[in-house]
Amino acid sequence: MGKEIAIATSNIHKIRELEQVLSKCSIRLRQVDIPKIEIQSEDLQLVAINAAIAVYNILREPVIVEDAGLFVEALSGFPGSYSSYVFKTIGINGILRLLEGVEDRRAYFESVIALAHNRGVLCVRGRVYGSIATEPRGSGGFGFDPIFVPEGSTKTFAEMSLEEKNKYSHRGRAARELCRVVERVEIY
Ligand code: ITT
Repeated sequence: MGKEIAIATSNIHKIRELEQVLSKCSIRLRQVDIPKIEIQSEDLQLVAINAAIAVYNILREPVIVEDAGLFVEALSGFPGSYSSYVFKTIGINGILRLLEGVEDRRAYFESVIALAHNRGVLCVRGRVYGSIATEPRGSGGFGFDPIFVPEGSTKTFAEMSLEEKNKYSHRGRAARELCRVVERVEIY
């Protein structure tokens, strides 16, 4: 049986990564093509919850929105909730240039999954600490994966398989938490 939940995203990589974890707790995802309304906020949770409610109000069935970002310590958390825009504009090389000669390479990724459902909204998050490599490595994944090395590994996310990335990643962690929560909550 299991549960089918809609997901509003334009990012197919996110769906694949989430599916690998969520299939283990019998959640199937169905991509819906509804443009997300993204409010401007530094808080990923606010962005995700607002977007999930807006999509739910159109769809009227349980729907997931995931919002993620890369937070670089030496840049006071930039690009954070603006990661999507920064990736499209200055990109990986822009981040590397900003960190040229900077010794403190610490950074973390955060993922917030908001599930708007028939009885309310629930929200889970996952975080992974790591560091920014000095040059891009690997061809897997998406976004800033070629320059992020999670704690406990020497590989960048882009050098890992999807399964390996999920073991470490913000999204994998948030998805595992979602599995735990959804088992206890009635969403229809
Ligand atoms: P949707 O909003 O349509 O879901 P998006 O790709 O724009 O897709 P976000 O708004 O969550 O998603 O943007 C987050 C950006 O942060 C994304 O474009 C990537 O550049 C980066 N990012 C998020 N998660 C990442 C990951 O696991 N690996 C690498 N980069 C990631």
